[in-house]
Amino acid sequence: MKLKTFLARDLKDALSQVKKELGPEAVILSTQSRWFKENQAGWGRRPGVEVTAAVDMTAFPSNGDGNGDGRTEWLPSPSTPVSQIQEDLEEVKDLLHQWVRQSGPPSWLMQHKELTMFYRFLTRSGLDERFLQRWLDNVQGMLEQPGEQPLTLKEVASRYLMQAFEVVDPWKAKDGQPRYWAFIGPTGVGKTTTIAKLAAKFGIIEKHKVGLISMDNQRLGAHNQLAAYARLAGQPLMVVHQRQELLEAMEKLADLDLVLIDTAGRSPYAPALQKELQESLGELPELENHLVLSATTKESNLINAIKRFSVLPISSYIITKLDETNDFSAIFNQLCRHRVPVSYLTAGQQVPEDIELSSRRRVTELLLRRRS
Ligand SMILES: Nc1nc2c(ncn2[C@@H]2O[C@H](COP(=O)(O)OP(=O)(O)OP(=O)(O)O)[C@@H](O)[C@H]2O)c(=O)[nH]1
Ligand SMILES: [Mg+2]
Repeated sequence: MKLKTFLARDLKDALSQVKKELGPEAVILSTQSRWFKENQAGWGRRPGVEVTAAVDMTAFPSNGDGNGDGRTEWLPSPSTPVSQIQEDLEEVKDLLHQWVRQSGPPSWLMQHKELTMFYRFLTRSGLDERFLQRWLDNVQGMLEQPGEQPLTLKEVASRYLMQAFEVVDPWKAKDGQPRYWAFIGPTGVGKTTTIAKLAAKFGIIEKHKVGLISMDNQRLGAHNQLAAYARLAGQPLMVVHQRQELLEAMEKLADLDLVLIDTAGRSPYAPALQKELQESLGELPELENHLVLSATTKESNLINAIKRFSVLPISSYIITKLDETNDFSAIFNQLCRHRVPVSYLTAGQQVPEDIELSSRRRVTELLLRRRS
């Protein structure tokens, strides 16, 4: 048997090297993602792949001319036990899956069955490739240099996940001062409903002084939705149309503990969005902008929404509609990429029940819930 390891920029490149050097009968034994130095000075790293392949010269009996071209004549020897053939087939199937996914678990990980299964789940769940590589590096580091307290495999697997994003309690983040929270985001993501939930939580349940401002001039009757909640809760509501009126309303409500500001939902693709956001809410340091995002949004739209709305400084992300999907990977990727903390999570239409403060444990659970 001839065995060789190939390093290449991507799998396609590696496979063509394998074919060229070992021929079409070569079998891929393992594929692993690798990081290579970009240049000789060692600056920068780029992703690549390491492929180990083998070719068994004896599997193809010679046709007598010494070139061994009897490719169609291979059969397991009659003495090979069926269980061995099944085992071999399972191995080939596993290798094929790895090949299709382009990067299988590295060999050091495969020594830990539970971690390998966890890695396989992560690779299937739509997480960013670079994140997966960092997870691998982190797990390898923990296994090679265990701390003073031995960790369980579950802790090793989830520790990096739990540290990869930020969470915040915006109430505590600004203790003792009036809080002005503006809720911005695409249309229909649940901004007004989230405000109603928070107004009930802080005003009715926790007995803080809460006021509401509606800046939603986009939809006909948009104020009525908030006015109905304000009436029920006995909280003041001010309707404003432009920036100057907003400043005056904020001034009038300055003795309250919390002022919740509802804004019009806008398409992240609207050309004038960023200019409008700047003109209405820009340069107001006392304002905390909370970007409301629905967990049901496709990742490419999520990326664009975050990019466009982030023309304003964003204090936190609020993730809604968690009850409408079990795929949290798109949101998780963005939380890790931007490191903007997540504050509240909502999972239903009930006011005020269906809202909770985020925590590292809860966000990680949301990512892993498809596993069970
Ligand atoms: N399933 C589910 N529905 C929700 C959740 N949050 C809000 N909704 C529903 O989503 C719909 C839109 O909610 P709104 O609060 O009006 O959304 P909005 O962002 O204010 O919408 P615009 O002001 O039009 O941009 C309503 O039917 C809400 O009941 C949630 O967490 N889960
Ligand atoms: Mg609304």
